[in-house]
Amino acid sequence: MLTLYHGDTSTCSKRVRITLAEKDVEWESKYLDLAKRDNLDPVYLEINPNGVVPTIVHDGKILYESNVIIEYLDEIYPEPPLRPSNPYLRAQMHIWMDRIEHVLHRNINTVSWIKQGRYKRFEGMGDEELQAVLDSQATEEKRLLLKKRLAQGVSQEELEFAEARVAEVLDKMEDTLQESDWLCGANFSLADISVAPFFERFESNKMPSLTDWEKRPKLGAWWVRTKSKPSFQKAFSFKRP
Ligand SMILES: N[C@@H](CCC(=O)N[C@@H](CS)C(=O)NCC(=O)O)C(=O)O
Repeated sequence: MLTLYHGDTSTCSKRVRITLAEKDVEWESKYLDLAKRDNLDPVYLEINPNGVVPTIVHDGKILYESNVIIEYLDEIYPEPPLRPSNPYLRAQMHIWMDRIEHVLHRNINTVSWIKQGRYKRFEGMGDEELQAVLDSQATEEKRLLLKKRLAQGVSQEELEFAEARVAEVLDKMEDTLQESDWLCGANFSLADISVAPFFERFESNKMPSLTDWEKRPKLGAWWVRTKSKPSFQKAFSFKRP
């Protein structure tokens, strides 16, 4: 039995839903409403102390960190394989997944505060409510980051820095895709799955500099191939209950 705790629009949850759809595995859905801060509920924090989605429970065993989860899923449901068998390409896959999580995701988070209007969630809250939100953050790192953003926002310099880091990752993808259809060679892999949900976000949030396919044509073609996959469409069509 596999249970997935997830959010509908959460990019990290989508990684897991794509992988499960690739494997054609049945799973039980436990939907968390992030806007209502279900992820900070003490009962959920017992299974994911970071207070984020996704988390899976497989035969009673708990796992979080979406890139770790999708690799675990590829281990326990080997068909179709989503990791290259060639050791060098498999190492490249891990480098991509690390870059996607620690460079791309981290900096998109900064960009989204402004461009996606994340700050608006907190507008209209009084001091007490804001303090309660800060106190409820699952980790000290998240609490300090939110405190800083609420006090100072994101400066133009920080925004430009974050946008440049995101652009660097996209340029690297464009370079890599000159040589092959997918990020790690001839076959679709966990690296493609890990990054794909961000592209849907770039499109839906109308971020033209990140979806300028004339500037990055190979990436544009990769994106069309990726979003045409049935697993991708299934994962993205999940509707909140
Ligand atoms: N590195 C984590 C990141 C998880 C993460 O940041 N999840 C977001 C949704 S994509 C979340 O739960 N945000 C709610 C919050 O931070 O309060 C993973 O890959 O699972």
